[in-house]
Amino acid sequence: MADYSNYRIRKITQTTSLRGTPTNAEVVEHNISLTLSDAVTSVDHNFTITVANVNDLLTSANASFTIDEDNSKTFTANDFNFTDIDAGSSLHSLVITTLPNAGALTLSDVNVTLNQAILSLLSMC
Ligand SMILES: [Ca+2]
Repeated sequence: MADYSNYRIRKITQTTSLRGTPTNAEVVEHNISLTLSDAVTSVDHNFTITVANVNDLLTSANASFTIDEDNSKTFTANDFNFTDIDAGSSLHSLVITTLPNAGALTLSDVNVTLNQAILSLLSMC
């Protein structure tokens, strides 16, 4: 029977399980100390859990831009409202999945094509 309020597990059976689901903020080494008991004697037990970092899914918020005719807009990574909880992550690439109905979206003055992967900045003319 588990007594979670006192962080004490009174009886462990084959179906008893200790479980935790660490988050990205808990990516470190955790030292766990236990006291094991047979109800008469006890012994200390220590173990370490190392939470390994995984690549969490990035997020992005949709946006809209207004561009005056006869002008262009140069997009930077900041225009894509990109966030990634993983330390050191940055926007690596993007894929154009819909092209503008009129005009051209260019990369280094060359029209981009549908589903083209882009590794750097782009400008719309
Ligand atoms: Ca990530």
